[in-house]
Amino acid sequence: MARRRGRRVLLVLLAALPVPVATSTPALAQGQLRIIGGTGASTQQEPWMVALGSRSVYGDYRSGQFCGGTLVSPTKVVTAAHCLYDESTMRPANRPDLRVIVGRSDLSTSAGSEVPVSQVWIDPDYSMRSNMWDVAVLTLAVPQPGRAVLPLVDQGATAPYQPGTAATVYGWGDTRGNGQYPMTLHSVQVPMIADSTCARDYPDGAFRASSMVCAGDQSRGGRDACQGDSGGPLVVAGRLVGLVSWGTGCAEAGHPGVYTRVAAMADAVRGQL
Ligand code: 4AZ
Repeated sequence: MARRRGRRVLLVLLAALPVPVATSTPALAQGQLRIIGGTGASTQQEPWMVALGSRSVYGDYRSGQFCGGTLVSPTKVVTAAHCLYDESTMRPANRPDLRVIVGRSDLSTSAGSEVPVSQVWIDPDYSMRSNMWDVAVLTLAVPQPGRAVLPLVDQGATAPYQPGTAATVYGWGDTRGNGQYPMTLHSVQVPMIADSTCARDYPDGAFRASSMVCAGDQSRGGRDACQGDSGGPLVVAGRLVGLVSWGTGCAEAGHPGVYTRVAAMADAVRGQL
């Protein structure tokens, strides 16, 4: 269907509409399970997994969730820059009631808390047009000292990105690629994919290994992040190595998920902590 880069952010917005919206994603035809292909997860076991919500923009349904994020210090959350942009204006979105939802696996409940955001940092090199440098840091107005955090990967690390390395992605996004948004957190294990393979899957320079990395079942599909998972963590060996960023459809063979390569900007992010 439509241009992959144009479609992504729109679908992030659709992810939070109260009524499931048919998005005619090609991924549908293959009958995948779910995140896509995954199982239930919990903020009890993953206390650093947070949701971004805005009830004024997205409604009370599912706590206003529209993206994921990761608690990396008691006051800081790492997410994708595109989660904070408005596709229609191509500028940072104005959501005065932006909240970081902590300790709430089931978005239909009031478990945990909804923490206001006092500051937003967006990587100055982020480009909505190219999807490059898709990272942002939110500062929490109320510190979360008791909650476990997830450490960032080291700047320039290469070991976690070796093709075939098992990574896990978490989120409240579409579980089927057809607009079914779960109330509860899901996760799925996805292997890291070689940059050369991903560059073939996303030709014409759409994939840029300098700030992106791919993961998924490249040949069979069936396991992936999807709309609404954006900004959420890709984890290897207990470290934040990627952020859900973009892709063509969800869980399609030959179109793996594309993630922000955190090791490429870890020092810049640490400078914000
Ligand atoms: C999205 O729109 C989105 N299959 C997230 C992940 C992927 C595609 C789109 C990757 O939030």
